[in-house]
Order: sequence, then C-alpha cells, then structure tokens
Amino acid sequence: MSLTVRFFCYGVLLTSLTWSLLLLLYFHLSSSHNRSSQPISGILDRRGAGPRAAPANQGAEQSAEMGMIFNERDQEVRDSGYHRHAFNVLISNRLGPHRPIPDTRGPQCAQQSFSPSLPSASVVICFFNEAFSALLRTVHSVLERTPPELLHEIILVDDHSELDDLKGELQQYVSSEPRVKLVRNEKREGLIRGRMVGAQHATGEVLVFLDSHCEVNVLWMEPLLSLVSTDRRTVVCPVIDIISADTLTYSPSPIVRGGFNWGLHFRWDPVPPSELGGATKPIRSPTMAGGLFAMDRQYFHELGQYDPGMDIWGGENLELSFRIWMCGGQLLIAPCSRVGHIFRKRRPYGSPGGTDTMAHNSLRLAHVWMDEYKDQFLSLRPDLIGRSFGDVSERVQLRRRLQCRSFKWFLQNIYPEMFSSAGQKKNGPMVQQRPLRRPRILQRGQLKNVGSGLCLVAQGRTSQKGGAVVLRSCDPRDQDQVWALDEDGQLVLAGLLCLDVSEVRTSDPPRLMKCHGSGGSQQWSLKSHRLYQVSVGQCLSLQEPAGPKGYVSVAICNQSEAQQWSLEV
Ligand code: LR7
Ligand code: MN
Repeated sequence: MSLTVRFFCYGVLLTSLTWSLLLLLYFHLSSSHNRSSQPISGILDRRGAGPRAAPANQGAEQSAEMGMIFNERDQEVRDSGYHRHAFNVLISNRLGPHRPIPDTRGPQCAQQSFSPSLPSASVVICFFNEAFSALLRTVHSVLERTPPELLHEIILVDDHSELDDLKGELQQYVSSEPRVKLVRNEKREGLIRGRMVGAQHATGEVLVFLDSHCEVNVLWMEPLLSLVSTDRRTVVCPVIDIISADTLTYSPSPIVRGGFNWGLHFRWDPVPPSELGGATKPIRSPTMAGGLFAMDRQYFHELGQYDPGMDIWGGENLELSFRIWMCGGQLLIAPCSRVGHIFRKRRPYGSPGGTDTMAHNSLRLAHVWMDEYKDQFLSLRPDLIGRSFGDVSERVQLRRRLQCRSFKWFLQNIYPEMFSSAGQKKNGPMVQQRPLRRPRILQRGQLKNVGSGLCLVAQGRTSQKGGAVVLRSCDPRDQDQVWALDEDGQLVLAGLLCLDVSEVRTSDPPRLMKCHGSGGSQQWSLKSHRLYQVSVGQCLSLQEPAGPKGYVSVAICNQSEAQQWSLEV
C-alpha cells in the first residue's frame, strides 16, 4: 500500500470511528431523554442532528432520522417488526410510551366548552400480537390526555397473543397502573367477540373502543362523551388521523365520512354540502370505519352488542352502522375529537385455518340487514352464493324485536350517495384517501456523488417504472439528469418518477417508481450531503468497491465519500 492510500484509509477509519462514537452518544442521550418524557425533537435540534428547524407546533414534529439504522440489531428490530407488525417497530420503540403529537383540530375547536358533568368512560382496547411499544403508547396517550374524572378505566383484552413481551412485561406494567385492567382470552376470538368480552368487564357509563395502535389527541374524549350524554342513542366517532406505518409521523386527516360499496367494503366519502354545519358541528355518517367509537354502555347491550357469529376481522363495522341507523339511533363524527391510527399496507396476521372471515361476516350481515339488496352484494361475489355462514336466526329475531326499519329506508334517507353514479362506480377495497396537494420543490439539479464525481441517472429509459438508477458522467445539459427534491422528501427525476426503495427487501437497489405521495419508501432527507432514506433508515451509497457500472444501494449511514451527494445545477 502506498503511503497516501494508507493515510487516506486511516483518515476514513478515524472519521468513521468519531462518527460512530458521536452517534452512540446521541442515541444514548436521546433514549435517556425519552425516559424523562420530553419531546425527542428538542434534543435532536439541540445536538444539531435534527433535520428541520424547530416547528411551529411546540416541537411536536418528529425527526425524519428517527429510523436510522446503526447496527445489525437495529436492522433486525426493523425487519422483524415489518414482518410481524407491518410497520416500523424500530421507530415505534425509539419513540417510547410518550411523545408529543401535533394538535390537528380546526382552530374553532379551541372555543368549544363542555358540561362539567360528563359521564365517565371505559376504554376498551382489544389486541392480538400487537407491538408492545405501540400498545403502550396507545394506553399512555389515553392516560395522559383524558381528564381523570372522565376515565373510569382502560380494559385491555388480550386476544390470545403469542408474543413474549405481551405476557410478563405487560402483566408487570398493568399491575403498576391501577386504572388499567387486563383480560386474557383463553383462545383466539377475533376482534369482534374480543370487544364483547371487554364490554362485559366494563363498568363505566360509556364504552369507548380503540385499536391497539392509536394515539389520542388533546381534548379527544370530551366531544365524544358530550354527544353521547345528550342523546344516549347517539354513537360517536372521532376523526381518524394518520400515523404513517413507515415513519410513525402523525398527520391530520381531512374531514370525510363513512360509506361503503356493494362489495361491502368500507370507504371514505366526501361530506355532502348539505351535511356540513361548521367547523365544530358533528357530521352524520352513514357508516363507521370500525375501530374507534364511543357508545353508551347500556345502549350497546340493548342494541345487541355485536354478532357473536362473526369471526376475527371484518364486516362488524358495517353491521353495527346499519343496526344503529335502522333501529332508531344515529352515528356521528365529532370533528373536534382526533385520534391517530397506524395505517398499515397489509394486515400482519391471518385467521385460524386461513378462512376469509370478511366474506363470512359480510354474508351474515347481508342476510340479516340488507333485505333484497343482498343480491347487489352476491352479484358481485357469485363465489359466495351457497357458502354456509352459520345460523343467523338470533340476529334476525333481534332485528324484529328492535323493530328496525328496512335497508331501503337506510339507503334512501341515510346514504343516498349509493344511488348516485359515484356511489356505484367504486367497488375496490378500502383506499386511504388523502387530500390532493402538489408538494413544493425545495431544490433542483444534478445529483452528484462526491466520491466518484458521477451523476445519478436512470439505467434505462427515464420514464421506465421499476427501472434502476446508476452513476454516469455528469452532463449539465441533459434534462434526464435533473432531480427535484420536494417538501415531502420525494426525489423526482426529470419531473417523471420518484426514487423509491423496497421497504421489505431493503437490500434491493433503489428504483424509479410512480410518485405515490405518501412518504415512506419515497421519502428522503438530504442533510450534510447525506441522502437518508426515511423508512429504511439507511443512506444512499455508491456500491463499494466502486466498479465501472456505477451501481448504488442503500447502506448503513457513515461519513464516507461514497455516501456524499450534492444536488445542484
Ligand atoms: O383476531 C384479532 N384479534 C384482535 O384483537 C384481530 C385483531 N385484533 C385487534 C387488533 O390487534 C387491533 O387492535 O383488533 C384491532 C383491529 O384490528 P386491525 O387493526 O388489524 O384492523 P384495521 O385497523 O385493519 O381495520 C379496521 O376494520 C376492522 C374491521 O373488522 C376493525 O373494525 C378495526 O377496528 C378497524 N380499524 C379502524 O377503524 C381504524 C381506522 C381504519 C380505517 C379506515
Ligand atoms: Mn387498526
């Protein structure tokens, strides 16, 4: 080895050592900081590691680099977390049980006042194999953001989970917190019978159901209880804010209401102008998403709880929604009550025996509640005609006993959208709707790798979806070498496609994909010349040893020149 090369190697070694030490120190500090339950963004900013300036919302904005991978252990937590839970458990663990979240309510909500004598609530959270940190954050957000006099208890129903930390560690936690009770199912029941078990144990006046990966926002409980106490046959949902599965960032949802299609999939619909009252006025909703709502406890029982013949997951939300409206109640969304929910791209668990419980449950609800309209469902699902769905006679009797109205009445009076063309077209499964917005471009230019002096370009055609990217000699006149970095962290090549990584197979090289606008796999942060991939937790790097092909990959972040990039004209 020549002297210069040796010096260079020592230099790199020294720099990376210093860097690793600094990172170690920073994470040690930020985790002890976390335990003392102050906002983590504070320390990131102070230590100069925070990617953005202190945000307007009281430092609630979370660091984009929260998911950075430092070693194999981090990688393992992240990868097994995605596998088991379908979200970024590494970030969830680092966030810990408390974190500040932005107040996403409309400005007028601050002016709302509530009766001093609201009823008290039993919060029921049913879970199966939930990530412990997410479950704990759900519970803590309730404990910390609900006035003690309104929180009668929290009932956790363990639906026969298999994960170790949900056994001993959870038990220990619960025995230290008198307001939290834990009930364990002896066998897997599914979320529907699971919630019924929770309701059976509850003694508060109002039941409030939550999924096990939620975070409730400021003054979330008051609007729910206030509406239920005014009319005990009113069932109330909060607005469900979005917690990103990849970055755990909390962001507001637009105000939409619940609908469904003839495939009996839930969907979000725009609120018709006739239903819009004002920023704080509740909105009538034909259906609920299912997981998050408040209901008078006695009324829950009078109305027939849930259909105990429904298994594991799916359909119970439409069944309860139809039942509420058709049998004399109403379903509202309180725009000033906000609860975040982790939206995953897939459900991380199956059902015992692998049955399609959504189909089974939908058949039951169609036969009990939809009268002649069940044919609309069956004509879309001819595969289900003749499939057995168990005995529904008790539910039919319930409908008779409660003297409920017809499904036709429900459609005509509560969900007239179903008859409009818009209502009939969309038959796909539930999609998560986001407001349309064109993100602002922050920076534009060639993306030059400092180590090699080469520029990042498409390997094949710039417009080819799924195409790889490679390093080639820079040509400032070539429009196909121009990248734009926008405020959502998207890196868009030639105004066409976005630089994207596979969240599941992180070792796959990055590629060009249609821009999806929901962060995660397309969210990058360019800081100190490093291009950090937010959901993978690693940095864009020239593949070493640098071969003539100019391949790039994402790798554990370091200070080497292979990971130094500049975006400039
Ligand atoms: O076998 C099971 N046992 C359980 O205890 C399966 C699930 N569960 C638990 C699970 O841990 C979670 O806490 O039940 C809860 C809901 O399950 P998820 O989170 O897998 O459901 P989801 O969020 O994908 O689906 C929505 O639709 C479901 C239909 O059955 C339920 O009604 C969910 O509560 C509901 N979630 C929401 O409404 C949150 C907002 C989603 C939207 C839009
Ligand atoms: Mn959920």
